[in-house]
Amino acid sequence: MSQRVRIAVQKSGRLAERSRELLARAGLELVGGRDELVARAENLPVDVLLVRDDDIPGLVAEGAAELGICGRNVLAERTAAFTPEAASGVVERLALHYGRCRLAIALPRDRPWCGPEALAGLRVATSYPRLLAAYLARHGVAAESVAWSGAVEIAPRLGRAEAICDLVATGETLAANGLREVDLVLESTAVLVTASAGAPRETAELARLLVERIAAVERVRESRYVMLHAPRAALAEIARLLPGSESPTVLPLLGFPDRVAVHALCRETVFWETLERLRAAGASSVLVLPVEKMLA
Ligand code: PRT
Ligand code: ZN
Repeated sequence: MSQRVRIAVQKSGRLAERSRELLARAGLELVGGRDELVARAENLPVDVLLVRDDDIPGLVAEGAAELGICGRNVLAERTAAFTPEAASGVVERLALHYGRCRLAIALPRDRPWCGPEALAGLRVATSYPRLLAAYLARHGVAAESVAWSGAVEIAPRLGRAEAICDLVATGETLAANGLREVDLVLESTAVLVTASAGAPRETAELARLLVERIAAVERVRESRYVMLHAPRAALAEIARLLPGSESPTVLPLLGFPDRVAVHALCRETVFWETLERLRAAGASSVLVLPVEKMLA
């Protein structure tokens, strides 16, 4: 029996659903999972391991999974705890479009901030002790790190810390707890991780193909196929306005020698403003279509 490729993703939590969706868009027809530890792809020799996000870097570093999806924050914190050898065994291959957040320093609203040195001598509550330690060392500041798991934002109110180092997305949780964000420790998104040494021979080819497919799914997300009619004389201007497109296709229009049809693959977001500018430049019949798949 040929070896199956294993992809470790979060079982439940903020990244779970989108990770599963991404794998489905990359062509995996998954069955099972939900209450199990493994979901199997029906159409490819691939197993999706459903685990805690914190375990994902380790599973990939140990070779228990060829690929994984977790937050960059988790990858960085976990690998900082590994031996240098194990840490070098897992690498970020691709930043994904979801799970965006940042690890940040926050203080009670009335506490002054003049830079990282404001933390000197304070207690900082965090579930990211290694990333916090690296931040403090980077700035040459001596502060006490207070280990905290879950709901870090309540530590100052409980009198257990004067500052926190925690994940922030919208900032609402901080605001609701009378805290303000003062410094960035790490920008994060969900990331696709792989073993740095590459997968064993039997699984290497499929693992490589999956990375390529996931990258293609991510690339195509913002892409749109734009079709419009334009005065031949305005072609240069129209081409310039089409975001992220290379040499559009120009086609003749029957019965209109001065106008042409322009088709272009735009690799960046096509905003309404862009369409309005195109129209101002003489374009008409502007159509914007989603792109289902793209193999460059
Ligand atoms: O059970 P398991 O260990 O797998 O899950 P978990 O509880 O450790 O992780 P989970 O599901 O909460 O988050 C998974 C990943 O999502 C994180 O590691 C981040 O990479 C990413 N992510 C994105 C976030 C947020 N946004 C986020 N807002 N993780 C946590 N938060 C929390 C934050 O800790 C704070 O409590 O949301 C609150 C802040 O949100 P705002 O919007 O109020 O700022
Ligand atoms: Zn976790």
